[in-house]
Amino acid sequence: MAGSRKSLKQLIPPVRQWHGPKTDRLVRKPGMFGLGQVPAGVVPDATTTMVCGFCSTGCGLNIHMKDGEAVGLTPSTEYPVNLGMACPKGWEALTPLQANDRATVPMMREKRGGQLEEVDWDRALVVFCERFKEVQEKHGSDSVAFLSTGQIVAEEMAFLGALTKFGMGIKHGDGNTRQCMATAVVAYKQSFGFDAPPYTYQDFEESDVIVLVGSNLCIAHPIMWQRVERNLHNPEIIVIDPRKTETAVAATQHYPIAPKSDLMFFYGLARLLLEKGYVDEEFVAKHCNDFADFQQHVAKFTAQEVEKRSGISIHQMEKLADTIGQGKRVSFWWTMGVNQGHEAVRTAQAIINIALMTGNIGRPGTGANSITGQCNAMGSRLFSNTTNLLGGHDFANQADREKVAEALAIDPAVIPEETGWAYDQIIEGIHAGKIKGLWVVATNGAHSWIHQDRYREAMDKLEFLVVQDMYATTETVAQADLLLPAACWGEKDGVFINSERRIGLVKKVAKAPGSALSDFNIFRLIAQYWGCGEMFSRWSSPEQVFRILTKVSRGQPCDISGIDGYRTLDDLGGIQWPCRESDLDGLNADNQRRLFSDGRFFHADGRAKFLFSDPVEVAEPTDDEFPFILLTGRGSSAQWHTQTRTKKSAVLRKLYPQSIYVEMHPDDAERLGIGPNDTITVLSRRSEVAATAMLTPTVQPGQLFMPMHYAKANRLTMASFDPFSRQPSYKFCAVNVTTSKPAFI
Ligand SMILES: Nc1nc2c(c(=O)[nH]1)N[C@H]1C(S)=C(S)[C@@H](COP(=O)(O)OP(=O)(O)OC[C@H]3O[C@@H](n4cnc5c(=O)[nH]c(N)nc54)[C@H](O)[C@@H]3O)O[C@H]1N2
Ligand SMILES: Nc1nc2c(c(=O)[nH]1)N[C@H]1C(S)=C(S)[C@@H](COP(=O)(O)OP(=O)(O)OC[C@H]3O[C@@H](n4cnc5c(=O)[nH]c(N)nc54)[C@H](O)[C@@H]3O)O[C@H]1N2
Ligand code: SF4
Ligand SMILES: [Mo]
Repeated sequence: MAGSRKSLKQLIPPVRQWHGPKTDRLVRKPGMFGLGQVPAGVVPDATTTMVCGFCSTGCGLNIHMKDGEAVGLTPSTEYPVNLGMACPKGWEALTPLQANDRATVPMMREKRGGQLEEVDWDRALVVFCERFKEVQEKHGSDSVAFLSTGQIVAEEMAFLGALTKFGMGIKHGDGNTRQCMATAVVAYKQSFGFDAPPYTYQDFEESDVIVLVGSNLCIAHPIMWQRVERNLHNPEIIVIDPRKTETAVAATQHYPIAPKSDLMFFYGLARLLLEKGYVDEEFVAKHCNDFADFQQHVAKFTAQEVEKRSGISIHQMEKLADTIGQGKRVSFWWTMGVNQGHEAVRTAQAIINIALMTGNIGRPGTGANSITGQCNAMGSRLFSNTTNLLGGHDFANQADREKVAEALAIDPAVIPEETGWAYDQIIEGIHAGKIKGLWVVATNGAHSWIHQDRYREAMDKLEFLVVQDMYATTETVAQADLLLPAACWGEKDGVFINSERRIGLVKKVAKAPGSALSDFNIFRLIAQYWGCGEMFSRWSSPEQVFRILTKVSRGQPCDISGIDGYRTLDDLGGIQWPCRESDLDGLNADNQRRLFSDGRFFHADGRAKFLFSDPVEVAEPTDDEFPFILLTGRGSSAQWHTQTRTKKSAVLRKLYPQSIYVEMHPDDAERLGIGPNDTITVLSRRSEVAATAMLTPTVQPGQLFMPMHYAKANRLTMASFDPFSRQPSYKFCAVNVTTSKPAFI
């Protein structure tokens, strides 16, 4: 009988994603066990939805509540991003909130090297204002700067950017997005006329060829990888990465390119595509500029020369050109293997150029697609008021300043007429004695910034360093004069914008510990104490600010003026920008949209630009003294950046090595007499670091890989930058290894 037969769905065992510990054995002790699943004996009385606070994938999570507090979570099956899936970090997202090193009260240090001591909020805020004003009076208003983040909600980013730049007279402020996305921002702006990643995640499922450049999706964006796995078109999956990463292993073609040879490689590839007649002449003629010059430029990159530089044979390059040229829907994706390089912007544009010349843009399954990193990297690009004026506007443009001033009901004269310094300029500004006060919000530069010793020396030179963090124990807090304790993801409301431009909602589902306050409320209080509270009288709640931001965005490519509030975002499962009122009605059933389907780009003439330059040498090539190339990046899907959060979960800690290690090819190890798990010393011109040798053929001979999650990795890295984006080149410096102990620790 039909009624008694099990449906097909019931017969097939569900695809099991990573699971936390078994529910029935879970005894909940704060900070001890995963909270992914609701603990035994606890019956939730409500469920709400919100997006994850780690990576830019922006998965939807169901948060199960009891008496108004989160008691567990499960990935949301309805959210268009993750369709019921989550990675280990997502499952464990609630655990770091309960760590016992949370910053619970403001703390101050009387003098450098002294202990941090508790103070009340009133004292902390008075000191904050007095000390920064003192610095500004003594050294000029530009002598105070801030460094912020891609990991707080957009409303808070906007508040920090507006408070500092419009209220406190601070000109220089940047964020950790510089470490991460600056290259993609500049590349898109120059090529398309606006910082606009064009894709929707559905494109992972629609492509017949997927090209991943310097992107380890399986580790860094596991749920995007799940979307690739759902692709029913039997796609060619191409990975271009010096290492045979987890993603390369799962791919159908891997090109183990020599580090930082990508620019030359893509020019060579473009030349081959031209030669083989794979150009979409009509698309190029209708929608692009400067193609003839580009053609001329790439003609000089002969296959022989490219083979010599990149290590990829002519035969392999031909195969790649044919796969791309014959593909119907080819998508190109890149991440930090491209963005963090000495000629990163031109490399990103070399990828964009190939998408343009083959007409792979604006259609399902195509695109020149930069994948973002942090949960709100896209929010910081548009709304942090650092590299551009709120809403993707231009500080230098008077009409833009007036427009933003009107939306904010402030005097246009308070808006600076130029963009402030980039991250590296702020650090060097401290060394040069120009910056004397620094406010660091939700970033841990003393671990994550390139050439770490120089960063830490800079912090020591400051007259006043304020760090605003959820933990009291970070490397950056260790040098702070004042620590402001912040509530974190799950303890406050706001929005994140994910990689595919989807604005997703974050909600307060837990109480912040002690007297920690949301970054939003800290900014409100500072505005009051500083004396510019009036300017922000309308910035009364995150949702109010969200509405202001939608107004600011009107008329921009990132126009979200059609979104009337949080409720709409929640009801629709997030909304991708742009979203004018007219777009809302047209939202298709699966809520997926991509840009450029009409072939119109954001330059005044509606055309995209081919941009290119000659490749240049890296800042620190290898030599006899330092013969190895050091690559750095993500080590496992259970580790997040500087580990302030992920090391607080016992479940996650089981999934990665606890101490610093370096991956090395077994041939190199044999030559140097290094055995598996030996402690070796990695030396660069900057420092020496002891690490466990992990012998694996996934790295090429002559190359080493060290995950960024261990604080010492950046003692080795060399401070060099892309000239256009000023993004650090974290993925190349010259090092050596020895079996003796480090000379200094
Ligand atoms: N688990 C986890 N996930 C994360 C993060 C995390 O910390 N942990 N961080 C998030 C953030 S903020 C970011 S930005 C993303 C980063 O995501 P990814 O960029 O995917 O991660 P990385 O490991 O930094 O770098 C990717 C790859 O670039 C390769 N690479 C190095 N040099 C070159 C080169 O010259 N050419 C090419 N083609 N490839 C090269 C490396 O071998 C590496 O495999 O991940 C996000 N997701
Ligand atoms: N060698 C090397 N270095 C790298 C990279 C690499 O590939 N190689 N990658 C770079 C990249 S792409 C990135 S994005 C950076 C990341 O570098 P960071 O931004 O320094 O890393 P996180 O550990 O994410 O730091 C976030 C900080 O904010 C705190 N925090 C979290 N939530 C909140 C909140 O809501 N409010 C407040 N006030 N604080 C909060 C955390 O405790 C933590 O101290 O690292 C870069 N560094
Ligand atoms: S893939 Fe990213 S957004 Fe999704 S659960 Fe994992 S960390 Fe969170
Ligand atoms: Mo990043």
